[in-house]
Amino acid sequence: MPQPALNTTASFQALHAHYAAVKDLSLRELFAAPPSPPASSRFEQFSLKAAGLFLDYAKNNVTSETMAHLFALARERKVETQRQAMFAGAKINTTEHRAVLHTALRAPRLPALDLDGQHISADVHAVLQRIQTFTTALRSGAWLGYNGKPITDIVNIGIGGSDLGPKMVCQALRPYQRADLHLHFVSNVDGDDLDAVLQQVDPQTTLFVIASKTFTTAETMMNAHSARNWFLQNATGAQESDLRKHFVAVSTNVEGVTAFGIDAANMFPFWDWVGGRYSVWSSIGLSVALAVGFDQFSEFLAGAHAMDQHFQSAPLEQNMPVILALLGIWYRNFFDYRSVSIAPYHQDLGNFPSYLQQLEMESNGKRVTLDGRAVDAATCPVIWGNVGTNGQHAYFQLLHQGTDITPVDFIATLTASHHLPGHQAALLANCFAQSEALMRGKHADEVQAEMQAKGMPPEQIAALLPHRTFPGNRPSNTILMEALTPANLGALIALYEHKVFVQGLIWDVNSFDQWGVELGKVLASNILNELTAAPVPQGHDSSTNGLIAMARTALS
Ligand code: G6Q
Repeated sequence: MPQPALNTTASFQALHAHYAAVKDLSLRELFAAPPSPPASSRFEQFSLKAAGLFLDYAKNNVTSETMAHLFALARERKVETQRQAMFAGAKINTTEHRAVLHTALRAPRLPALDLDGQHISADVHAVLQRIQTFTTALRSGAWLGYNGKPITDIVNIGIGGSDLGPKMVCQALRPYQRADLHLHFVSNVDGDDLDAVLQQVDPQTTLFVIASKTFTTAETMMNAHSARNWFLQNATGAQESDLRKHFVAVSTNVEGVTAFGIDAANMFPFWDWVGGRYSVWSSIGLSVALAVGFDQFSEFLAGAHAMDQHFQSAPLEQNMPVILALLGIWYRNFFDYRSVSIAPYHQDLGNFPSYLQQLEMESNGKRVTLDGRAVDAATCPVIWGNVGTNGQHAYFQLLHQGTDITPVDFIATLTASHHLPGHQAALLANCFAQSEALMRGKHADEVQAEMQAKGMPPEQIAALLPHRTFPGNRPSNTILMEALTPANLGALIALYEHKVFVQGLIWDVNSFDQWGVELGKVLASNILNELTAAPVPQGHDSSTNGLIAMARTALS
């Protein structure tokens, strides 16, 4: 059943009317207003816990009425039934006619989850068993390189969803890694990426994990072939048959893997119902399991599963992913805020903003509805960010005083994994101070009083006042967890996955295809031929023809 156009729905129209009534209420005013009983504060009213995470959403431009309207919108867009449909394996990725079952990858053995006659859960757990056997063998030193040495370096070659997830998770779980097993990630077709890694590793003690769902992605294939050639040229005395000790594959394409020369026994499969950006829970997570061990990988899956259970069963009003999604809808579709900044106050979450960039923008960067009509409202905002406190010394200027308002998600852990005294308190102080400053701002009368107290002359005060005034009223969420454990990290990622899903339902887009990314995969191959083949191509516009001509000269 196609959804009606978003703008025509009763709840969206009610939200428009409500927006007109509340848009000028500032966050300061909202904090000054009495909370709705039984809550004793705005903080208590607009915060909740789930799966090891705590979300404070009090610093948002919402009243309880706003939230009620947003929950009505979610109900009108059938979030509850669609949520069940996803978990049950309905083919909700309609343009590719596929189920969306990344949740099954992190679920315990389910008695019956069949898809086209396949027992999904049994398949998932059989592959997990193989991952466990392999990671245990490698980490214990039972799996040896071709000349009997244990593996010291693992190079994950993949791109997009076959890179961003494992890379982000390995970095986030850095304290769980062993000092004698080094992880490297190569994604870019730019040879500098692979070259930099090959210069650091020894072919006798290196394992390459070729991670590609399709096993046809040009960048990954080129890097994989170059790594293979490098191994055969540099591993003293190694034969082709020794490749099996140093190359394993993660893929859905057994023919492609074997054609490359990797033994099917060294291939860890997954399935077409796992989208690339949702695949870190599948055997694409092999590098994670190798880095932190299978037990911690299982904890990571369990944390995500705990968030799945919360998402699946909590009423919308107490549902963390739903709340996060609806706040995003409120800002994108009513306030017209066009980007969201992600600010993890944790150095090991340094890759989390770029991970979310793919998750959100590849999923919901869409302009047509499921049945092919133009979406009648704005969809995914731009997602960007970096770790705090570094961002504070750079682009936070724009967050505080720029002309655009950018909602921020602050993410922090209460405790640290290091033992350096003072650092964690300083980090958290910065995090909380930033969200407070964005919310409160510093108004002209406050700035003036401050400068007067310092004895500044009136003309200097007048000149500086507009520059030193902060409008405030800039919203943020704060997500806290006790520590960056594998389970909490799993829950955090699943939180955002479900947020993206709910927003996709509201906008009525397919969050699980990526035709724009597919386009990129074919475009370059045409020009690649033209860069080397005679005669000089003339079929493009003059700009593209000119650039190709310059490159042909340089490459010849
Ligand atoms: C993810 C995308 C994309 C994909 C890469 C790699 O959702 O589809 O980022 O993961 O293009 O694809 P392969 O894993 O097939 O190499």
